[in-house]
Order: sequence, then structure tokens, then C-alpha cells
Amino acid sequence: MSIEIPAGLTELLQSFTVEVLRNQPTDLLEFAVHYFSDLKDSETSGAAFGNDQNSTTRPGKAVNFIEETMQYDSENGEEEDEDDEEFVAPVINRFIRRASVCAEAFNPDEEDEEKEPWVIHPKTDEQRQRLQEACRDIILFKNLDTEQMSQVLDAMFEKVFEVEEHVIDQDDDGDNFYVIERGTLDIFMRADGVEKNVGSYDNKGSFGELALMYNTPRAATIITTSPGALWCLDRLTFRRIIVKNNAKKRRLYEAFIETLPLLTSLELSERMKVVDVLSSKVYCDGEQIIAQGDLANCFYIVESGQVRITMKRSRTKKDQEDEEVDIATCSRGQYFGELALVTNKPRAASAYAVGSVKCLVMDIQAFERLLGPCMDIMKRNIANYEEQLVTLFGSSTDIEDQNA
Ligand code: 1OR
Ligand code: 1OR
Repeated sequence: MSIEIPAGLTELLQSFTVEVLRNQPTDLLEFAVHYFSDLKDSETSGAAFGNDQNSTTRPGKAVNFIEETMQYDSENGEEEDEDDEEFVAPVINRFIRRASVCAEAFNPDEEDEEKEPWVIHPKTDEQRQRLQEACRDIILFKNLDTEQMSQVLDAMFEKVFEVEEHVIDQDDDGDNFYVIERGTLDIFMRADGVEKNVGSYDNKGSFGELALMYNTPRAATIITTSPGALWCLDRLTFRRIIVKNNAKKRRLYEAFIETLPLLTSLELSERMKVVDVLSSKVYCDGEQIIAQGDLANCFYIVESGQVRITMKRSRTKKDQEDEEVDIATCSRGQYFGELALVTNKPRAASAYAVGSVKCLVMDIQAFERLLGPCMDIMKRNIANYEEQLVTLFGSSTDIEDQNA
């Protein structure tokens, strides 16, 4: 006996199953009721979800953002033309956030992104000031010009959080990039079914850039460990500004990055990912780049100029002023600031610019994520520091004692 499978049944059930798996609803029946009635509505209004390739693979509008956001066309100041009728978003997006975002991963269409109006979230002066302060040290924003930076600030919106909220869940699709204004958060990663705390954020920093930069599922889960506030940048604005800027950065630094002995063990694509997260910072003559004893959150590569590394001596003698001794010089292509990140200790030495200096800077999370394969080289050099420490200070004091 053969049973005929009605046309469309497989697609219908597949789409439903995908949305269930993606959203993990607690009430399956309730979810199904919403899913199928929205589907019916969308069919009646012309967007045949499930049978129409475009409706599932072409990005529709991120309905949630449009609801929350005041938008206008940056060029003519008018409401945007509805000229993208063929990409009618499946109505399903109304309650399933980011369904269209995921699809975009397989069909990125920069031209469509260009047509979208710029996102603007109006802010009070007080909010804008807090936002500017929170964004001051965000590496991904460092290379933006004034216009790009103000487009980013305009688009950002504030979200307060309580303790134990999931800001990001691993494997979800990416919606926003986040800048921390205040509060603490833990980073968890799941591998082979085991979830591990791999780091944390303490009242500063940013996260959520990877899924947006590379169209990948979220790489980690981020959970709040105190009440606080975040500034969020929507995916579209992030891609328009940061991703485009990264392409420029790659062109600019490609040749230099290829010359760095430290990065030789990385694949080319990994070296390009390093470029994506680097920002260039300029220091004037004598300016302090690192202070011995400080907590560390950055790693540096010298792009131009000279960096003087100094260490305090006689820290243990109470009656004597600490004396700063020159211990090393770093020039183009060399790195510094890795030791504290590798040992999880305060800065072992200070660093100062000699003349005008340009450094490429990377934050600790990117360092841990991307430079694992370069760890052997760094550890070998750290062993050298310890040998030289003995020679220079004429004692068996090791780097750990210097920081005690
Ligand atoms: P996302 O869009 O993938 C999760 O969403 C975010 O967690 C991710 O962007 C990063 O911004 C952030 N590996 C991958 N992502 C990380 C990591 C991380 N830490 C923070 N994020 N590692 C931990 C490094 C301390 C690598 C562990 C090997
Ligand atoms: P950091 O994160 O501790 C200061 O911040 C940086 O100075 C350090 O990482 C190294 O990158 C860099 N001992 C300790 N740190 C050194 C040394 C060093 N040289 C450079 N740094 N020694 C000099 C060896 C030529 C041994 C101590 C005399």
C-alpha cells in the first residue's frame, strides 16, 4: 500500500521544525498555533512561506528593529521607498526574531543592505555622553572617521539588564554588537556538551562582533553576573560600517602582517582575522603605553617608532625611591604586553614611546581567541625574559616576585 505525501508537507514540517529548534519554545502547542496562523496570514497576504525560496533565503526586514527604531533615508531625508517588494519578509519574523538574519549568512547581499535606511535612536545629551564614554576604548571603533563614528553612535540603543540574563546564547544568529556601559558578564563556551566559563567582562569592553563580521552562529554564551547596562548596535549598521572598514584595514595591513614572525604559525585567513580586530593607536614621545603593576587587557605590536620597556628596581626597600631601569626596546614588527595576558598577572614592566610611535592593539579576548597557535613562540620568549632578569638584576628573583 502506498501513501501519497501531499505536496508541500515536507517543506512545511521542515520549516516548522527548524523554527522550533531555533527558538526552543517552552509551550510547543502555543508556538505551533502562532506559527501556523501567522503562516496562513502571510500566505493570504501574498508571501508564500515555505514554497518560496526568496522568502526564506533573502533577507526580509528585521521587523523587531523597525518596530523599535526611528528610521530615515540618509540621502534625501524621506521615508524609504518600498522598492524591495520581491523580498517581502515572511510574517513569521514578527515573532521569530532573526529568522531572516540567519538566512542572510548564505546569501549576503550588500546591495540590499545599501538600500535600507540608516538606523537612528534619538538620545538625550546625558545618554550620548555616557555612550561616548563607553565607546572611547572600543577597538573596533578606533579606525572610524568622524562621520562613521557618529552614524554608529546614532544607531546605538541602550538596554539595561539584571543579574543572570542571557545576552547572547551560543549558536544563535547574530542580532546586535554590544558595548558594556556598566556591569559584569561571564563568557561560556560549550564543547562536546560541556559548558565552560572561558572569561568575563568587568564594566568595560564589547562583544558579539564575530557572528556579525563572519555570518557565523554565536560562538559563546554571555550571561550577566550583576545588574548593568549595554549599548547595542544593530547588525545592519555594524555590517555597513565596521565590516566595510575592516575590508579597508585588511588592504592597509595585509603586507605588514605577513612580515610578522610571531604570526607565521597562523593560516592566512586567521591572520586576516587578526587584522579585523586590531586597531592602530598613536603615542607621542615619552607617552606611557603600559604601566608596570596595572591590570592588563591589551596586546601590542609596534607598527612604527620605538618602544622603551622599563622595570622598577628595589621595590622592596621602603626607604628608597623606585628606580626605573631600561630592559628592552621594541621596534617595527615586534610585540609587547603579552606576558600579563599569558600569565594572568599584572604588567611586569612599563612601556614608553620613544619619539612618535604607532602600535597595533588587540584586546585580551581576541588575543586568547586568535593567538593560541602563536603561544609557543611567546612562551619561548618569556623564558628568555626570565633568564635576562637574572642577568640584569643579579638575583634569582623571577618575574612573579617582581610583581608580588
Ligand atoms: P559572537 O557574535 O560569536 C559571542 O557572540 C561573543 O562572545 C563573540 O562574538 C565574542 O565577541 C565573545 N571565543 C569566541 N568568542 C568570544 C570569546 C572566545 N570570548 C568572548 N567572545 N574565547 C574566549 C576568550 C577569552 C576563545 C576561547 C578559546
Ligand atoms: P606585560 O604584559 O607584562 C610589559 O607588560 C611588557 O614588557 C611585558 O608584558 C613584555 O611584553 C615586555 N621582562 C618582562 N617583560 C618584558 C621584558 C622583560 N622585556 C620586554 N617585556 N625582560 C627583558 C628581556 C629582554 C626581562 C626582565 C629584565
